[in-house]
Amino acid sequence: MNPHLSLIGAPTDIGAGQRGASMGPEALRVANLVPALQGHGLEVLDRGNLSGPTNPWLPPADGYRHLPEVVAWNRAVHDAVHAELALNRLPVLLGGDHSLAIGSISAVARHCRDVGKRLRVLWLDAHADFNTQTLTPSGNLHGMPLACLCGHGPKALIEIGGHVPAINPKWVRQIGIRSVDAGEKRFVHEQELDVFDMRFIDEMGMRHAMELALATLDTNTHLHLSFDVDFLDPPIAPGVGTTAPGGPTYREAQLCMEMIADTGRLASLDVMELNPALDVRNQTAEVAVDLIESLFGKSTLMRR
Ligand SMILES: [Mn+2]
Repeated sequence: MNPHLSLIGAPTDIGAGQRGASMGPEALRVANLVPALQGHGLEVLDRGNLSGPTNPWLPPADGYRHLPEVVAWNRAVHDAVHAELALNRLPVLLGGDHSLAIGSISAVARHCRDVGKRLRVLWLDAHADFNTQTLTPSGNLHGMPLACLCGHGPKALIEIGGHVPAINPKWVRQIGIRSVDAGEKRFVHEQELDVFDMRFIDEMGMRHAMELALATLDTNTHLHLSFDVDFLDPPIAPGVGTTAPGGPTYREAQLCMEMIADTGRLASLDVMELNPALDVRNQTAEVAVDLIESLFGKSTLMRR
């Protein structure tokens, strides 16, 4: 795995239904993200925070909330992530709400096209994030990033990475899903997304789910992880805007991260939706940092 990491803060809640994810990047830094990663022998450059429009907190217009502002932020994220990949560094996007995955993953997909790599996207989330203008109950764009990346969304967002669609649904594996809107559910089926929902994890276990999600990676695969912190069970991660009960436990989440680390293929990462305004003494940021450490190779005593 590439040991040269670049942290990119995107302090905005422009696509969310609650304010506060704009404070996520700083909460991760306060929870010692940089020294924790350095402690595992990684070289870490903190590029600081991107800037963009403030949150006007308006109702939706034509099915979308804050579309021009979401576009502006995603352009900034796209350019920053693509620049780090071009420097042969591993970008770590510190969100910010999950709408910013449009910029991040469209940049990753562009890079993969440029260098001839295959792309696999792991989407760890309580929600499918596959809403559209007509399906969305809220208009919040943080519920639509994956649909946008697959080419279903407003022109200005789906074109950000220079190719429509940015990704193929076949490249995606969703894990931990347990809250999907009715219309969204039909669309997820129609698009044939590969979903390991909580029912699957309950029945088959996290190990089997991850074995399947990580199957068929090869040495030419770029593995991107989009980690929505609301993936985790709310008692261990209360600091998110859209909690959904019944998520992976601390141990299941650790196993998930360790199995990703074991592939050696992780090449870019989003850490999204951390909302310090809803957290309890920064515990969600701390558990996120702990899991990110596992993702970058922290292992328990018994394995070397
Ligand atoms: Mn999400």
